[in-house]
Formats: sequence, structure tokens, C-alpha cells
Amino acid sequence: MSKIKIVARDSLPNIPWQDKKEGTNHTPIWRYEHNPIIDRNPLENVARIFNSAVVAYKDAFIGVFRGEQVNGVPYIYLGYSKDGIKWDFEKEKVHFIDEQGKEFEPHYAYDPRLVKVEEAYYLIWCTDFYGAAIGLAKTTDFKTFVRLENPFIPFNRNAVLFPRRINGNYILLSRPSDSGHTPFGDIFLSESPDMTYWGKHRHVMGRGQSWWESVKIGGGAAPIETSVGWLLFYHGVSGTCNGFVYSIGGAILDIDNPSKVIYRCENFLLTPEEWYEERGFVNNVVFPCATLTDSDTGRIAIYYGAADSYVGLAFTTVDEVVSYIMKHSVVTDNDLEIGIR
Ligand code: BMA
Repeated sequence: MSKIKIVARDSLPNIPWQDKKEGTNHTPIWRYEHNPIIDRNPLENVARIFNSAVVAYKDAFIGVFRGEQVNGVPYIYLGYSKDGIKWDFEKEKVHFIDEQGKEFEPHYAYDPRLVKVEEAYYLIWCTDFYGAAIGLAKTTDFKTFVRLENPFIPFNRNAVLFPRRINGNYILLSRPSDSGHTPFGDIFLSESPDMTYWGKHRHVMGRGQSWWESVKIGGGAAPIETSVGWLLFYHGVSGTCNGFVYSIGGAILDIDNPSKVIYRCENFLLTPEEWYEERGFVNNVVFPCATLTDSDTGRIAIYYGAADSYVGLAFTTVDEVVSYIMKHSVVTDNDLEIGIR
């Protein structure tokens, strides 16, 4: 079979990378050996950074980081890196203005995603809109962040944009929820012609297929366009006597109709095994929020939050991970939309 490829995006020869060591893992994803890349107390007034998203920017890297302030309230901080591994952070939180130029400050902001669509970068996070909801902002220079109107009513979380329009519309995945530690959740898709009005809502994937993701699932990193479909890394949650366990899963969505699941891996791709994933503020969490990709080599670097305390980095190649997902794929009625056959 010919190799699976990342569909033409930018080359990224300086992608953070480490070759796989044989026998390190059951699955096609391997961890950076010097994880965690961001340790506790990374910044004055910030006790932990985790669940954060990065992009390549001007021959280096920039990212939006979930910083848990010492008063316990999460907010978003900007970070810069030359190699994608060692990060320097802004001391000040990200400031938002609204579309009229007036200051806008959410009560809290967490689990940011960052996606370049056309010439702008979109920051998507969990915000307080009378309960957990989706926050959306736009920047072109990482200096001015223009907060856009609430895309959805509450409650919702884990929103992530596709990196390009499909059939003329912007596409956003989200996970409708309650405002607490939601004991349910499927991934849905919405479309917009202008990033303001969202509709054509579709169900993408349901929870409950495999035990490791039987409680809820949620979008992780922005989908990656490959020669066989959109590669989605997401999180799946299982319930145990000691609480939730968050793992990373993988699925392939149809290129032109991404509400359709083509392949879905019945095995997790990464599950908490290392000390920094198993033990922290919240034990047993690996939570993907971003990837970097190099279309020349097919390399993928995955950034994930670990135990709500650290940032971890893991690697794979598009050919290896997509082949694994295809080989272990089980698509069930749970991945079909009610009424659509
Ligand atoms: C989810 C989110 C994540 C967090 C996870 C585990 O509900 O709040 O930010 O990593 O729980 O605590």
C-alpha cells in the first residue's frame, strides 16, 4: 500500500522530533524522553501549565497555555519557543478586546486550542458564559486578540476548528456538556459561513464504543488533512472506582463531509503510564490540544496536558498512526447520525 501522506501544508523542517525506540510502547505514539517539557510553577503566580496549544510561527513556535493561577483560577498565557520544547512565557495574561475595541475579560479561560485558518489564528477556549461555554478570539499578530461573539449557548466545551473551510464553510467540533464534571459527551460538528453564525449541526462520534472511552469523548487537536481523510486526535474518558481516566484516541473523518467517521481506532493511542501522567493535580490524565506537522516527512508532534499539572510531548508519523487506526478500526451505529443512513 502506498504511504499515507499529510496533504500539502507547510513544511516544518524544525519540528520537534525524536526517533522511536523499539519496544517503548504498544501503540504508534511514543513519548519525548525528557517529558514533561513544562514543569510545575513555571511562572510567577502560575502553579501549573497544562492542556495547551502551539503553532509554528515566524521560523519558531508560539502557543497559548492554560495557566492555573495561584488563586486556582485558570487563564491563558502566551508562550514562545525556538525549538518547540523549551518555552518562555509572558508574565501577563492574554488580554482580549471585543469587535468594537472595548476590553473584554472572561472570568476564567481554560483548555485553549489555537488554529490557523486562512491568514488568521483562532484561539478557542472554555469560557464562562453563565456556565461552561465556548470562547472564540482571532489574532493575526499575537498582540491583539479580538474576542468574537459567543458561537454557542451553554453548556459546551472542547471546541476545535478545522484548519480550512470545507464546502465554503468554517467547521468547528464541540462537545455539548453540563457545567460540572460532565458524565456524558459526544463530539458534534457545526458550520459557519462567517465565524459568527453557526448551524448545520451534525453528530460526529459517540462515546461508549470501547471501555477506555465509555463515559465521554471530546475533540483534541485541530484535525490534520491526510490522503485518506481528516486525522482527529481526541480524548476519551473511562470511569473507574477512583474517578475518570483520560486517554488519547484517533479517528479518520471524511474529507468533504467530516461528520462522517471513516475509521475509528478501538484501542487508545496513549493512556496514562508515566509518573507525570498518573500523578498530579488530577491523576491519570493525558489530554491532547495541539499537533505540529511536517508534510515533507509525515512527522507529527503531539502536545498534551498531563495530570492537569504538566505539558507532555509525543511523536508519531502520519503513515504509522493512520495505518494503525485503519487496522484497528471499529465504526458502529454510535458513529452514525440519527435518521441518516
Ligand atoms: C476536563 C477538563 C480538562 C481537564 C480534565 C481532567 O473536564 O476540565 O481541563 O484536564 O477534566 O481534570
